[in-house]
Formats: sequence, C-alpha cells, structure tokens
Amino acid sequence: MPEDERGLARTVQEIREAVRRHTVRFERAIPLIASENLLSPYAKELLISDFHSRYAEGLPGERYYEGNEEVDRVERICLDLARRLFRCSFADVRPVSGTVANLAVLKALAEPGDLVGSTQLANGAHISSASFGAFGLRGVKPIHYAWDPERMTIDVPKTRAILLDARPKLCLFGLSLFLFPMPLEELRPTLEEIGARGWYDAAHVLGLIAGGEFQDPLREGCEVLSASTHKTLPGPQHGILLAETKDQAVEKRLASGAFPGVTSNHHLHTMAGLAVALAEHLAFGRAYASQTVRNARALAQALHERGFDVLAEPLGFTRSHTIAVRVAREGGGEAAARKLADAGIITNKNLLPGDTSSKHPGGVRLGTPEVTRVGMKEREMVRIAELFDDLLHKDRPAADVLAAAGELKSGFTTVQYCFGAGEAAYRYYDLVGRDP
Ligand code: DSN
Repeated sequence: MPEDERGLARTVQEIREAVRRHTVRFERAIPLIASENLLSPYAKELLISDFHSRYAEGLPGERYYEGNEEVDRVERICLDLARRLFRCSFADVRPVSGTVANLAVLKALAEPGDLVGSTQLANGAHISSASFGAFGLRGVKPIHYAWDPERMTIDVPKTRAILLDARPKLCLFGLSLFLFPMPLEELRPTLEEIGARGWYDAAHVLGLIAGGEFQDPLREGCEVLSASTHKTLPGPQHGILLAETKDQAVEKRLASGAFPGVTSNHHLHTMAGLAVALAEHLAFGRAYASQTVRNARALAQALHERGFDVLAEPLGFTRSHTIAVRVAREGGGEAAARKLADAGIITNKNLLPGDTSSKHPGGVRLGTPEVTRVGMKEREMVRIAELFDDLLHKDRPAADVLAAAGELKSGFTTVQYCFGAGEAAYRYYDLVGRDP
C-alpha cells in the first residue's frame, strides 16, 4: 500500500476511534442538553439504508428522478402521520433542519425589508431570529417583544403596544430556552387587529405539543409551525413545516419555500426515520411527554432544595422539558458547564435575561428529553441533583462524580417509549462505533 494510502487508512481509523470514544463517553454520561435526544432502533436503522444514497426532488408522485416508488410510499406515510399527530391540514417534511424550516417560512411569508415580531436572544430566542441568522439572510428586521423576566415569558400589555406601533406582518413565537407556553391567545386579538400571521417555532417543544403536555399553537392563533424533529420529538435530525390554514395559497407558498426555496434534495433516510418517530410518538408520545415534564420539575425542585438558583421558582420552575439555573455563585455558566462535563454531566452554558455577554452567560440550561428517553424518573432526578450539589457546592472531586454518574447511568442504556423498547439487541449506545 503506498504511504499516502496507509496514512489515509490511519486517518479513517482515527475517525472511527473518535466516534467510538464519544459513544462510550455518552453511554456513561448524564446528558442534559435540552435540544438533544436518542433515536429509536427502528428509526436509527433507516439512517444507514439505501434511502441515504438517493435523490427525490419534488413531492410524492411528482419527482424529477426515477426509482422513487418506495420513497414516495414512505413520504406519503410520513406526511399522513404528521398531519394526524398535529391535527393539521398541511405538512411538509422536506426541510432538512429546523433553521432550514424557518428559512422556508421566511421565504414563503415575508419579503426583504419586512418587520417580523420575535423575542430577543437573551430572553431565550433561537439564533434564527437574529440579524446574523435566518432573519438577516432573508433581510427581515426583528421587532422585539417586551419580556417579563420573572414569569419568563412575553409581557402581553407592553408587547401589544409595540405591535400596534410597528405593525409587523409576521410574528414568530418560540424559544430555545422554553420554560413556559407563549401567551398566544392573549396576543391573538392584537395580531388580528394588525393583520399579522402567527408563526410558531416549536423545535424544542414539538414532542410535548404532540403529547398533549404543552400549548397547541395551531389552535391558539398560529397558522404556521416550523420545527426541528430531534428534541422532545425523538426523531432524526431533520425539519418539518405544519400549517392549519384555510388559505391554500399559504400551503403552496410554504411548499415552494421548502422546495425549491431552501432545499434541492431532501434527506430521504432521515425523512424515513422521522416517519418511524412520528408513528412511535402516536403510540408512546403521551406517556413520554408527561414523564419528561415531570422529570424537569423534579430536577428543578431537587436543585432548588440544594441551594441552586433555579429560575421561576414561584411558577413551579417550568412547564416544559427545560429548566434554567443561574450559576453566578458556582462560577458562571461557562465554568459550571465545563466542570459538570468533566464529571460526566453534559449541559450547556446559556444566556439568561439581563445577561450582556454571550461568551460569559450567567446560566446553564438543563433538559430532560434524553434521560427520560432511557427510562429515568423522578428518583433519578433527585440523584442527579445530588451530583450537582456534590460537585459544585461540596467540592467532591470530578473523578468521583464521574464514577457516580457512570454508575447511575449503567442502569439506563436502552431506549424506551418506542417499539422493541428494552430488548437487549436495542441497547442504544451499542449500535454505533463499538468495534472499529
Ligand atoms: N441549538 C439548538 C438548541 O440547543 O436549542 C437549537 O437549534
């Protein structure tokens, strides 16, 4: 073998080794990233299917490539399941991510120069609505809602005044630090008064909405919903558009926003995996969503009892999968998140209301989608809070906490709330990167 080829073969082994180390690390870790989740085995196997190798531009039955009969069948099933799960008239599963879905909505429903209502980043918005994100790409300008930091949601009277004054044609609701439902019904008359469309970015709470554990935006004044599909809805990394509208022109514009607007081919393997995830959520989503929220509240309560400054205590901390903890006393968001990661507890530093530096935010964001997915319940949330306390308040060495986290996780390595749950062959962390 020529030297260059040998070097490249070593590079391939290095890549496989890195993925294996990562997989083993996560198998032993307590992953608390609010935007992450695990695929079911049946969804995951489709990611390495032949669908990965194919093109299918267009819609089922109207493709630009031959050979798509089974792709069409799966995409039709996927669309039917999406409309059924979210009780809506329109679905499009071609956006390849949440941000791409957001761009499709902006392409469909806004023009460059338009004003679009949104939340400020420090109050929990996604970067899509920043001028350096999707809003900037489409050339629209954000009009920021007023925020109530105590209640961690939009201040309705002040926002009404802002909207009446600026009169945006589109209003985006939805957050990446999403603790409480948005006051959609309270703002609905204002949106109607100024003729603005309601648009909801449900990425974080998609599985909670489908599971009946959060607000139902398509029934509360939003005509269009965009989302990624891998957070509280435990599907593959993908995007989705949904709408409940009597205006067929809106459906057409959304479809054309998705293709050819912001995708050429969509990702057929993840679309197939999404179809499985939607079916499994119809079967198990209510139980999963309910336990996810109960776990978040239990974790918040247990941290609060151990002296952590968990936001929104008077409101019960959260009604979603997410909690926010101000960690000034624990060294700030960056130091706390790093220390936790070294001890096997994976979180992210996060901006909190009042923060001014995105490099040095005052909080950490914690989420329960993944720990719930592997079967943890309230008792384990208390145990996790004890590990936080040991590490960040009692100076227990990181190596000890890492071992304790691994011990706790060792009983929770199969995916639940899906078909085939708990079968030995479906140990989630065994499926990739085990044996390079
Ligand atoms: N980056 C995701 C999150 O962590 O919230 C949103 O896209």
